[in-house]
Amino acid sequence: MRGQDQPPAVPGDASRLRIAIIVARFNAFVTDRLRDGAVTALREAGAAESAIQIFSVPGAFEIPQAARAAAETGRFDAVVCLGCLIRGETPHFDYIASAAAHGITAAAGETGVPMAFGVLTANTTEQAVARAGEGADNKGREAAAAAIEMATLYRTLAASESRPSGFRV
Ligand code: INI
Repeated sequence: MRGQDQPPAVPGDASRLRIAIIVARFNAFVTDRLRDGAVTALREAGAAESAIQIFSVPGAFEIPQAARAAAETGRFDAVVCLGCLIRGETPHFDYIASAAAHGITAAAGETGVPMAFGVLTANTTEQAVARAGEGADNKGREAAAAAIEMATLYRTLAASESRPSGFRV
């Protein structure tokens, strides 16, 4: 029985999925919480402990590189990308945010492994912390749920490719 302050159950079944989590250390006071939210969501959806692998990278800029490398091993059904950018006074934020978003999109497209975007882009520390709490608003949790859904969709599509043409479920 869930208490009223518990987040909603993560939809989907992760019991047969292998998931890589790439987490940036920059702004670790936020990204550690995103990681915890993602791991909790995966466990709730039935992922085996041994099927969740966590890889740490320096900052959001490095996330796409690690996500691509993880996908290219062929050992993962999806990659959860977690980072936190907090806007400063220079355009640095915009360059890194853009590189992370475009890099992850390209890595997912080019490897064929779904990747969830759990990289916060916040104007203030307060905004970032508010999206990394223990409840349903945790963006790591949200990214993990998206990864489960996409990995399951890819499996369904791969299975349907081998069915006779015209067969529909
Ligand atoms: N990396 C982040 O993940 N978040 C930030 O807010 C950030 N800022 O503000 O600079 C940041 N910079 C580091 C960057 O991601 C790279 O690690 C660094 O440039 C080395 O390549």
